[in-house]
Amino acid sequence: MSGASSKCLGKGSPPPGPVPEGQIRIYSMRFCPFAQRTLMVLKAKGIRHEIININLKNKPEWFFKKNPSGLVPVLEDSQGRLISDSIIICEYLDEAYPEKKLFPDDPYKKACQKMNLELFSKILEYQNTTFFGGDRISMIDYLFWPWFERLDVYGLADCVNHTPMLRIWIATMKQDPAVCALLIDKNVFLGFLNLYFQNNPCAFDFGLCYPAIR
Ligand SMILES: N[C@@H](CCC(=O)N[C@@H](CS)C(=O)NCC(=O)O)C(=O)O
Repeated sequence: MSGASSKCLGKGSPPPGPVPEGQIRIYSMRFCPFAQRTLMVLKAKGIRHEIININLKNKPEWFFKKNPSGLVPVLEDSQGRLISDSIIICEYLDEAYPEKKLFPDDPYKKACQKMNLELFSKILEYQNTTFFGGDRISMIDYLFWPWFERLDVYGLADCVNHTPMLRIWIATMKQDPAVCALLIDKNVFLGFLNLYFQNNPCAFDFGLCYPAIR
């Protein structure tokens, strides 16, 4: 039932049981950039977790109890506590599991990362650093990454041709273990988008090794 490659749950599916003691659960969708943020942060920090994928075109009734807005990602812990919104989840994880901090400890530097996240623009060129937060990978890089990964899928990879620092950042990010672990195959992504825009509820399971749903 759980795992990054688990089939998504839809309307009529039984609600999942409680989260096992000491474990964390993420309600996700395999192609969601917001969910990918939280999964990269979990991976980068080495936090054990399970994943339940949700069919966003045919949501299970019980999912609205996890998040009334019906959006993924949602984090649930073994005490049944729920957190939604990717940035809030990532910040929570960074504070609750401080062993490998991704946000800077300095509150001002942390505020700068959050401001830069708002700007989402030519920061690298301006700063002259490899990563958005400095010379090592940090939270802001993971929070930006899912959209850059999708440029190629949308045929927009050329748009970084004239920003050499951004091209170096993309190449460097592709070597990070947490990013690598969650890279989505371009053809699988295109297959998902094709079904998604046809309103096909099987879209979310595209590319999994399960028999097709009829
Ligand atoms: N601000 C939210 C956005 C999450 C979001 O838009 N998730 C999309 C999937 S990529 C979703 O759940 N869509 C379902 C819907 O719109 O009903 C976050 O950062 O977590």
